[in-house]
Amino acid sequence: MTRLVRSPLGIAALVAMVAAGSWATITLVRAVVPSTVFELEGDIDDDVAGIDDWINNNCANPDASHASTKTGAVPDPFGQSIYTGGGSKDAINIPSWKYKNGSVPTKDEIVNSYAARYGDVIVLGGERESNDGSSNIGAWFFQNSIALGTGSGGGGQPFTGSHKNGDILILAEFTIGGTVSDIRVLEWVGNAGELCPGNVACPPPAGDGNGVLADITASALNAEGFSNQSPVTIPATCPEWSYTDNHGVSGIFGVNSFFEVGFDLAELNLGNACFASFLLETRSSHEISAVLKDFSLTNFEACEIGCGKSVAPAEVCQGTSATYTITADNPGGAALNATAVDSIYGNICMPDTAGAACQIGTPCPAGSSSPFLLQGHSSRSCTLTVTPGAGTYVNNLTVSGTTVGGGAGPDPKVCSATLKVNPNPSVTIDSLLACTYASSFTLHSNPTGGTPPYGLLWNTGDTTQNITKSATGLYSVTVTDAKGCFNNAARNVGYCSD
Ligand SMILES: [Ca+2]
Ligand SMILES: [Ca+2]
Ligand SMILES: [Ca+2]
Repeated sequence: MTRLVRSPLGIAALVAMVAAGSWATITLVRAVVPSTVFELEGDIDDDVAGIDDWINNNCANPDASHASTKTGAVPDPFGQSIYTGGGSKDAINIPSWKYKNGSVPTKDEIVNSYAARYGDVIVLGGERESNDGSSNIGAWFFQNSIALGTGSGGGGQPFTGSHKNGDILILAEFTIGGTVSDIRVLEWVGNAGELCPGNVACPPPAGDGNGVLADITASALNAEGFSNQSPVTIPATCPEWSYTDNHGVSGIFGVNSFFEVGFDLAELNLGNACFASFLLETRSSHEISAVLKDFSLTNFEACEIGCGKSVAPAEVCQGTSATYTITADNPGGAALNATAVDSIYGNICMPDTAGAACQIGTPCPAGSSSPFLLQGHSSRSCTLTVTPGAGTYVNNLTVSGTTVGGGAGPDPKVCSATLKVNPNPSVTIDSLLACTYASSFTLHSNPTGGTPPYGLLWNTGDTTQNITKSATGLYSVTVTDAKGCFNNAARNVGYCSD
């Protein structure tokens, strides 16, 4: 049987805060119990209609995940990517971490890791190769993108990337024959002078956190964690998810080999923060200072904002309009308040109607907005039609965003489009009137400007620069330059005036 444990340490700490009269320090949020949006109970099967379990996220069949972000089952092959060196500690920043290929005791060998996001609820899980003894796991959610470096160095290979204040570390302890006995939630606060998500002061660091980790377990009232109390079998219809234990048995997680944890970012004051990377690790103990063992690192949310800018046509003649299409894109799961600023046309007001004309102005005209809401996994675009004078226009569009509800957003993105407006040529016809009778006269055209060479076309059908005619009447010529831009001139001949 499984047993539900909701962060007993957190509840105890909250009771202590209340007893100490510290209510004012608690931000009241509408907390979500993670198991109401994801099946957290110690198995992977989809038992409740409309609520996902891991087979919905990790298997193509059934492909019915409701997650805004999911990693799928990320394999961590035996003998790869383990921590090494004394700087590889949770309370030391990532540039000091080192890894190597190697193995750890089977009870600490991660086989697969996975995580998913449902609104502000994050769930994570994994399996270890054996259940021979208790195990401690840690799960990092990093706002910056963290990856494995390739440079060699003393004592192992480096990681790339660095902490941002507000990164989350969940510690969970699995004891023999038990479920998750304790969940501890910590927040990185070690970047001096940097605010936490929501642009608020970070919580104070914990005494045992090396001055860089704050213990926010007291806020994590609804955090839940479970391990499996009976064997769990991966369905045969799910080849994407493979598991073999230390005895060579495949497809079945022995008791206490699988674990799953869920927590609500909103009650941690981190709602709508975006986490680019997820790392699951095994640890020597529940202490912050524990020796770190195996890990599995993968991308989580795409904490990026994207921009797109194009213009059609990209080259026009003077006096002809061209239309820019301006796009802001949010590939991540967290909603953003976005702005788009054009280096020539200024602040872009995004229309409420998709694809409608961009508006410009401060404040924005009715029916448009800036900043504008950019939901996760969505994009918004508008069009801007312009008719500028001759010249080459390279304009940059800068799209930036902050997370809804506060918090530093992703790095701004700049994209550009180039519009070339070619000058039109001009043409005159030399004055040559036929008032004085002559049997013939010559009209001489003078094309200038634009982009030579020129093509000429008279209304007589002639294409030469000069034409010699005898009949009076209206003569006109059209000059077309190398860019297809044109102009024309006309003369009346025989009336002693133009
Ligand atoms: Ca489950
Ligand atoms: Ca289930
Ligand atoms: Ca590993």
